[in-house]
Amino acid sequence: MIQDAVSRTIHAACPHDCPDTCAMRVTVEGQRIVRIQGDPDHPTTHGALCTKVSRYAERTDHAERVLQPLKRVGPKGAGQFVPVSWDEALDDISRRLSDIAARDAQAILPYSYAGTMGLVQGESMAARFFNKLGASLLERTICASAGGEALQQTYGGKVGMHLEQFANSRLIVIWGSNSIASNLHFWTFAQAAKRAGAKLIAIDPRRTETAEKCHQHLALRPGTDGALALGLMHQLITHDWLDHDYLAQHVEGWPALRERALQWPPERTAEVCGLTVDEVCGLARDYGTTRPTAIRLNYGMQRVRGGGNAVRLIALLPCLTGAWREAAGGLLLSASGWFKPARNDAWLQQPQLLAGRQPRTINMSTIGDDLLRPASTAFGPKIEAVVVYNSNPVAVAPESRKVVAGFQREDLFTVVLEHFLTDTADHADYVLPATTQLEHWDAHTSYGHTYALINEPAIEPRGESLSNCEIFRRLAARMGFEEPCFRDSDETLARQAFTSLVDAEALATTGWFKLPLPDAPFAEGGFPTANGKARACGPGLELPDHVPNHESAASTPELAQRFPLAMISPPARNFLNSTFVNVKSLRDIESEPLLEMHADDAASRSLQDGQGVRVFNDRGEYHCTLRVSRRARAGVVHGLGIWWRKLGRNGTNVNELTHQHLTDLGNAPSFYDCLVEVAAL
Ligand SMILES: Nc1nc2c(c(=O)[nH]1)N[C@H]1C(S)=C(S)[C@@H](COP(=O)(O)OP(=O)(O)OC[C@H]3O[C@@H](n4cnc5c(=O)[nH]c(N)nc54)[C@H](O)[C@@H]3O)O[C@H]1N2
Ligand SMILES: Nc1nc2c(c(=O)[nH]1)N[C@H]1C(S)=C(S)[C@@H](COP(=O)(O)OP(=O)(O)OC[C@H]3O[C@@H](n4cnc5c(=O)[nH]c(N)nc54)[C@H](O)[C@@H]3O)O[C@H]1N2
Ligand code: SF4
Ligand SMILES: [Mo]
Repeated sequence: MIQDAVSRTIHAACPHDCPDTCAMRVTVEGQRIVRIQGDPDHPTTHGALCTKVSRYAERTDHAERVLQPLKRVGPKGAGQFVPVSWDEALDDISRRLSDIAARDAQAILPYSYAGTMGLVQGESMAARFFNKLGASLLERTICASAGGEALQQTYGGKVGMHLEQFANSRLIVIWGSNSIASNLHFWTFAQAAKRAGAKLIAIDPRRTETAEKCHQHLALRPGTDGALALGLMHQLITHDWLDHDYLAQHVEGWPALRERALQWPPERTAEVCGLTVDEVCGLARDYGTTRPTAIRLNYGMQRVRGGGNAVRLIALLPCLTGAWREAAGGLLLSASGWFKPARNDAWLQQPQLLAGRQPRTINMSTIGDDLLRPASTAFGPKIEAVVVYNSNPVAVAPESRKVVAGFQREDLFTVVLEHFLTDTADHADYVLPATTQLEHWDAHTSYGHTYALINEPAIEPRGESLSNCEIFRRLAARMGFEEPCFRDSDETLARQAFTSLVDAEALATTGWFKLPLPDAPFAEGGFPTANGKARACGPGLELPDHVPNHESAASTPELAQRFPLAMISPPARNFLNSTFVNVKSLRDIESEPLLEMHADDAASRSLQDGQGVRVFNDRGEYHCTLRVSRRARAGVVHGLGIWWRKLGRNGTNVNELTHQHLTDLGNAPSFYDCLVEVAAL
């Protein structure tokens, strides 16, 4: 029981899917949240939270929060529920799941992502539960697996520069990242570098708020980053801006990559990327002649068919110039691999509970197709039950029409653990009220920095809400799972989430602990590959190449004639994926669902700024408001994400238009590889 002391401040961590993973301090009086602030002592948080999370109390104490278990009474998807007791809900759910499991547990699918990034309320008790059950496994690809696989192939893991080191760089290439919106604390370091004289260059089809504040912005066509990287290599080679010694000692497959890059002179590169020759050559000169140079890559640019190959090529750039030799040089896409030896994953998830069974794997990015698939030898049993936690697939998964049709199946049993009645929760048979970060224990790693963090609960669970772990613990008990691991408490899980690499005492006293890592991790090679080298190609690894989009004038000319505009759908600054869309003060800033379009594209369609438009292709139609904008380049439109469907103009969002074709590596969705046409409503 949390003491009703006068005023207390506890250590917390921001749980959201954001590379910054801020250290927070939460001040409460009794059960009242008085203040949520960034930890001023934490070296990357700097005492500052973003607008979204500064208003976390507004989310936790939101009038529409689900605080009791709810049972469906209306038709599927109508969002009509009545409150029921926990006993009634859990008895019925465990009975339904047991019945299905008695036939084939693989017909049950857990569906989760990063609503919370916590090791505890993410995949700990939940994983134990589904492992014991023998449910289908979920391939968690919806965000980062193309780039993740590319880093794995190139560096041997998701590893990169220290965030803090960007402050000392002389050139920072912000590549496919709207840092001010999605990686604010990196931007603070980039600003420090800028003040010290560094040059900042943004590579992004959209003139984002970040691109505007850089010295230079290269607005390439979506999905052409691999070509740009090859074009840069061509210039690095022909001008001999190479670190020959680094290449010889620490890079595998350089001679073959060199041959391929020489096929990408600036004219060809510029043509494919939709840039000028001067832009390509200027970027190469800056990159080749400045020390130290750093690349901040983000996941936006890998949401296209060739996203994996593009990340492989970009990740090799600092190996060509030897940028890795300095602490303020190199690249950061993800730091999450540094935590591998620090996480007690096997203990948290207990894969041995599978007891030799090897359930099939379902890719979360093709949930639309998979929910509609009949049983077959190749697929296995039809999906009969879905248990959703930490995710909102009806809003965020591609090709919504199919996702919705799947979740509307009368014969599908759906349980959703949630804070709110999201588009997905509306389709549930049971909605179970989950706690927020202020009400539960957790332990956090980060994908943007190298600090482990602890999250202590600040208040008692609101209403009848329970933590994800407690819900799975109670279900496990009802289903007769007797292993002692099903009785580990949330606090035990949080305190034992890390190995001895993380100093538990530091975690308890300051709330965070920086992993002991060298400042310049690859100054002398030592990549976490088998031979310690960065890999361009070699046994079992083909050379990377530019892979054109699934949908483009070059690859699908007939389609491009009917749907000539390339649509990307990057995050809106005041939402986090589909989280916070229901927080009114944040929604008011984003105003309404928008499509940004270049003035020439608007003029050729006789469209005016501010008018209602329909954005469409063969998959569906999305209605929103047109914004004629300098942010858009000709031929590319931006459908800012990710609105709740039910708050949209015609009950849809951008994912009505996206498809389920996967990326070249990592089986990820290609959200930003999508052709559309736009017309007046
Ligand atoms: N405020 C806010 N912060 C967020 C999120 C959010 O929704 N809102 N989402 C979080 C999540 S889930 C993630 S994964 C991370 C990272 O999330 P990302 O999706 O990487 O987010 P951004 O930094 O906005 O980077 C996307 C940028 O890539 C650009 N882009 C799109 N296509 C291309 C392309 O083909 N090439 C290049 N070079 N650029 C392209 C977009 O215009 C956009 O500016 O951010 C997290 N932070
Ligand atoms: N068109 C388009 N689609 C995209 C993207 C895009 O850029 N464009 N981005 C993609 C990316 S990068 C990602 S990561 C995915 C994001 O997809 P998701 O991971 O599904 O992210 P959210 O939409 O934020 O939904 C998370 C849900 O988890 C809930 N939640 C939070 N904490 C808890 C908790 O402790 N317990 C429980 N039970 N629930 C909790 C929140 O209330 C929220 O509804 O979307 C992808 N979809
Ligand atoms: S969403 Fe990102 S920037 Fe905002 S508080 Fe959380 S970790 Fe920090
Ligand atoms: Mo993501």
